[in-house]
Amino acid sequence: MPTTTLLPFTNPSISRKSGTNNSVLINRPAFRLTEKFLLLLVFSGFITLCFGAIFFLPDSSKLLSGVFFHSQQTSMAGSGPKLDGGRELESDKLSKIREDHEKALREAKDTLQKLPEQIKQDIREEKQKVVQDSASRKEGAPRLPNFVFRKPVGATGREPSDPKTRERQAKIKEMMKHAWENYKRHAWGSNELKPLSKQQHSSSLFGNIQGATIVDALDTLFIMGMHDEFKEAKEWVVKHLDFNVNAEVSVFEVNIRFVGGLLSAYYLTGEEIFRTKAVDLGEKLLPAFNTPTGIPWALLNIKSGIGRNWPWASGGSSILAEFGTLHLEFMHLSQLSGNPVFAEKMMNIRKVLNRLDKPQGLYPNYLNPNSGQWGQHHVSVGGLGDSFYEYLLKAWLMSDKTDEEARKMYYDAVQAIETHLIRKSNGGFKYIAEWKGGLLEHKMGHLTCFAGGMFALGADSAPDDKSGHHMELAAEIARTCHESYDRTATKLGPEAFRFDGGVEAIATRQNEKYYILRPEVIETHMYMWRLTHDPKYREWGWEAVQALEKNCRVAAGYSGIRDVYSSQPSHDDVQQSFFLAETLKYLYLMFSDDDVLSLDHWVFNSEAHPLPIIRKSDQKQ
Ligand code: DMJ
Repeated sequence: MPTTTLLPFTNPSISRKSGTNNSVLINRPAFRLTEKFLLLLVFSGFITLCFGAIFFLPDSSKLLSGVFFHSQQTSMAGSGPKLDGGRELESDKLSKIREDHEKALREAKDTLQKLPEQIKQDIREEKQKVVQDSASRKEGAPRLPNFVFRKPVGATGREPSDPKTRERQAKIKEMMKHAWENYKRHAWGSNELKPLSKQQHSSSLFGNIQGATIVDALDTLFIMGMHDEFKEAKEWVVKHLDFNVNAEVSVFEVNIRFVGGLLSAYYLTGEEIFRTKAVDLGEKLLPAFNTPTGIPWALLNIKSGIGRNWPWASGGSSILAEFGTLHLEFMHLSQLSGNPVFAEKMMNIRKVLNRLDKPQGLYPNYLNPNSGQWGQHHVSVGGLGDSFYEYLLKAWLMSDKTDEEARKMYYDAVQAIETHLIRKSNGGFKYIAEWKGGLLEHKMGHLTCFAGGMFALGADSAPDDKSGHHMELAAEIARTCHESYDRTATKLGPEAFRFDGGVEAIATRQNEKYYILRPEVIETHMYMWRLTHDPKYREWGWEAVQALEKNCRVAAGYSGIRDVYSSQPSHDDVQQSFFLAETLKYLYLMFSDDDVLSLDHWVFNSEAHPLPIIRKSDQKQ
């Protein structure tokens, strides 16, 4: 029977069977002769098993012959002697069954003998493959297809020819060295560094998985040409990176940092260890999807496979930005492992989302994985919502613009965001507010600032001649976010800033004044530079470099600060792993030529790990 599967790109193992072109629809043809015969074999194996059960399982013969029922009835009635009659009946039936069974076996053997040579050969090969597959699984190796590693396009580049840019790029590399060396000296193997205490910093997000900074930094070390450091990081991965731990982890964080970091390291280098580790970890995350709807839990014990949601999340809901930020990595896991299960989980999330009504076309931040219904109607392009939108756009781009469903979802969502969330302040700054059940909170998070880069990246494919409009929107958001930096004493931006009570782009609450080395504003400047070449974006990036050096650099690394409005801010004593993965990488790319990790060939995951666009020609394989 023909089946139709909807996928954003075709996995090699699927498309080989489908024989389709680059279309997103895969039509499976009718069964081939070999497949038919295999089905016949399976079926006859099943019959054999049933007969085997009759002969060898203690009481199964009674079940089939009806004697069990009969003898129970009689013994319940208290008349024992009738049992003998039952045994006679049993023995007659058994010899008849045995005879039929032997006949069926003889016939199957005959059919086998008469098969054409080609089919016999196919069956032998099929058998051989099954044996090999199970042998490799026994050795703990993931199921890998004949994936051909392609040399990455523009993973590293020449030094920029312009001396000023070259100098700035070198400075950023020096910052990476400072961050890396100190992590190595004081916190090697742990997740993060406490640069003031000179100790390790552990975060509950990764349970007791170790080495977040190492895995997050791999690709940055590689593209910066820090070969010795990359080598020592790789050696640590080979010897110590261990996912066989009893750990409750954040599925989202582990995915974007560990799976994403390992995938990028694989695509940049072709080193098998990174692919094996990424697939191994991906498989460990799969039990998170064991919910009635397939919307994954936020937290998962990767040993027991038991999942749950954050206790604070609206009535046991999963979070949009968490379950919506798995798609890019999981598509690549299917591509690299030959196992479609990862892609299937993603397409199921899409299905659930597309079945739901969206209030005003907006996606609430909370979705209950048991009922499949929205939780609280809070909408945000910042925390809890942000990277869901990012991944819709990037799913479209990463599929070489074949994933039409993602394209539509992204541009429809942006339309609703523009109508209901984007406002202009009296001073002329466009900002993206938060939506609480229809009421606007005129606050924009630092996290929300990534959206400038997203709008710019999506401008090119915007429908209805709206490319220019998306680009303008991107530029306005970049300007607003830069303003949030410019209005502080440190020239670094707060965690959230407001547009109410007479203020514009300023944090008014003490608990929103901190800066934890986040990348989003710099990320937007990087995209704006690459896509417009307006020099002001490089200047804004450079201002951020100077501000980081002045306020966040300490003797043993880089630290977040508690109040961006204080000229002598105190430090929070954490060097976040995303500082090495994202902040420094985006700065480096801003001061590199455009062909270093070109946007024509790569998409960055939410942790700035580059993943190659899967070309239509590879989707067809
Ligand atoms: C990063 O871990 C990722 O960018 C994530 O998507 C959101 N926040 C942090 C950095 O701010």
